[in-house]
Parts: sequence; C-alpha cells; structure tokens
Amino acid sequence: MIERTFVMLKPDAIQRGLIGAIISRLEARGFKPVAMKLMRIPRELAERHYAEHKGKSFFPGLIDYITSGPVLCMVWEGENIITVLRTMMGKTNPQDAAPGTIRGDFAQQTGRNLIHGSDSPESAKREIALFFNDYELQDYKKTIDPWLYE
Ligand code: DAT
Ligand code: MG
Repeated sequence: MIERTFVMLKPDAIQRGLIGAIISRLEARGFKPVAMKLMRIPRELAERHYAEHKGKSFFPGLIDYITSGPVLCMVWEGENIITVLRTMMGKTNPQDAAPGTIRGDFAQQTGRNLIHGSDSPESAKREIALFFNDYELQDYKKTIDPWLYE
C-alpha cells in the first residue's frame, strides 16, 4: 500500500552536512518527496511531537537537542514506507543499528541518532498534521512510477 511518513533530519544531521547523503538514500530507493522545510522547532511543538516520551528521564535532553538548531522536516511517500524507512534508519541506539542503515553507517549514540521516522500509520498522520498544512503537501505523479511499481 502506498503510504506517507513524517521524516525529520535532526540538528546533528544538519550540522554534520549529512542532508544530501541521507536524502539520496530515500530517493535512490524510489521514494517520493512530498514536503520539505528547514525549521527551528519551537519547544512547545517539540514537546507535542515527542509527547509519548514525556516523563521519561531522557525527555528534557531530547527536547534540548531537537530544538538546539535547525532540522529538516519532510514527508515522503512510497510502498509500505513507514516500515521500510524504519528499517533503513536502523535501531534507535546506533550501536545496535546494522551497517547499511542510516544510523548504523553515520551515528554513534542514541542522543545523536540523526533521523526521526514515524513508527505507525497513526503516528504518521498525527506527525504530518503537526508539522505541515495541506498546501505544503504535494500530490504529483512521476513518469518513473511504472518502473518502480507493477
Ligand atoms: P525512534 O527515534 O527510533 O523512534 P523512540 O521513539 O523510542 O525512538 O525515541 C525517540 C528519541 O528519543 C530517540 O530517537 C532518541 C531518544 N531516546 C529514546 N530512548 C532513549 C534513551 N533510553 N536514552 C536517551 N535518549 C533516548
Ligand atoms: Mg519514535
């Protein structure tokens, strides 16, 4: 099923100059960009985005990190993309992430793990709505689509 997912390149990805390296993997896989914006997340929005982790010991540090500099917020579309992107990202702790994954190739610690991707269709819907308006989400066809999907 064609799905959409919310993806965020965290401040460490921007600072380390990894935007292109990460996005090129999504493009090469055949996924389609639907929305992108570079922004500094207000604290209140960061807390809503990570609401499921409120009360945990790492929550304040997580909010400090994610609001510490610009992030690249995106929506990507593709077949089963929510699960496939999570696989491409690798485990939350980069030390457990397999080589070949984004975290497994580029990151070292959980608190600097470069990328966020929605973990379920419900999260994707909620997170996309949190960061984007309808007019920022592009609906378009690519002529290559029949070479990706039979
Ligand atoms: P993921 O980002 O893989 O979906 P998550 O939703 O469980 O992981 O956690 C969100 C972010 O919070 C994660 O990317 C990094 C941080 N985090 C999670 N567990 C942590 C921990 N035990 N210590 C420090 N930071 C943690
Ligand atoms: Mg998560």
